Amino acid sequence: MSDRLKIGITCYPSLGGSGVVATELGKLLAEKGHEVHFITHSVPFRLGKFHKNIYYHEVEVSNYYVFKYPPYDLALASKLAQVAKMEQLDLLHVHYAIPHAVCAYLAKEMVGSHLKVVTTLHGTDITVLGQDESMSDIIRLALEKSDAVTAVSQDLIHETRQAIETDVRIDLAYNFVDKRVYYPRDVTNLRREYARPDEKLLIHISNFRPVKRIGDVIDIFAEVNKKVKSRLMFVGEGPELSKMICKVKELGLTERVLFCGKQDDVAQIISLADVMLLPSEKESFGLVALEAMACGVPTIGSNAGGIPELITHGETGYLADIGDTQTMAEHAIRLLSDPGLYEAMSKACLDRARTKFCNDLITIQYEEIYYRVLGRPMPMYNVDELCKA
Ligand code: GMT
Repeated sequence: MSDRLKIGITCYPSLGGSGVVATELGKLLAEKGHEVHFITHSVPFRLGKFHKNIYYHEVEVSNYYVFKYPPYDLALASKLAQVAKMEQLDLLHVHYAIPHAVCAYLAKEMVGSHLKVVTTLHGTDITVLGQDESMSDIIRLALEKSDAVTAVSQDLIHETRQAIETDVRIDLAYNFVDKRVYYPRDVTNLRREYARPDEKLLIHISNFRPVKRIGDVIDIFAEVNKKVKSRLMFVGEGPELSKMICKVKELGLTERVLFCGKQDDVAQIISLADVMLLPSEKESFGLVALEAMACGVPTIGSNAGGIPELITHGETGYLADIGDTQTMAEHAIRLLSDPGLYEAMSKACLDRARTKFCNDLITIQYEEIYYRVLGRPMPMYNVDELCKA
């Protein structure tokens, strides 16, 4: 039997870190020779150009007039089963419990128990939806019917145990970044367009939902700017955007704050910045802080959820309690005023991103899980060599 696996991947293709992680993982698995089938409602936004070993299957949802709500869940379950049979998939790897893990369970019922299901929990599927009594039973069923469940932080594993009241095995597989994409870019010329040489540049990237506490980002920046001449760049869009534009105006900071909207080349933009701000209310991991770390940019933010597993306080950034913008601002001022401290922290960021959250390492962790559920031996890789490369 070939080592090569046939893997179906489902995720939310058009937004958020879970879609990014699922898509990047699929690309890496395809590079390693596995056959990857994305089964989603639209082409994943990070998929980009044509890739060898990657196939795409669109989930079409019927809008028949009797339906008040188009049945995405059933359309997805049927498509998963259809693709699994047609392509003889070994397994489905679904990202985000609702509804993807439930759909994969239904597909497995249709196809047979040889089709394995791996579910990855990303955060709000547990920390928000899992708290909802109307959802927790179906999430528990989906997790217990999965052949393996993974979560992106220890904190999320703990949250899942509490919210869903299950003792199902949950493997830890941290988020990762592709080191060939996320590294400090030379942006000297571009930076002149955004900040003067004597100014510092702070950045926040998110989907502008209340959970990101973007008002806190502005409050931290306002304090920092009193002591260290700075500018703030926002990347992304979402429900809080117009409220935040008003807040910036009210504080008289319009000249110093730039709203860039959604951007594709995140590594390039992050490389422009000195500090990433991430003061979230909830964050199972905080992929954007890892992206910053891999570009040598320290994060200052809250100690919510899984962030402390990623950012080591005082080494690769600074963390404070949720809402404590004063302390976050003090940390930023100290860091931005001390070039020696900044250089050491930036270097620590690069080292940590490369050794702990290296794409090769995390891809192997997922492969180990795939081979385990399939009962097949894992091909041998030298992880240390891969991460050094
Ligand atoms: O934020 C969400 O609502 C969903 C999700 C997403 O699709 O972006 O974000 C979560 O998954 C990311 C990838 O694993 C994590 O890095 C984010 O921390 C996590 N968001 C939250 O927990 C709020």
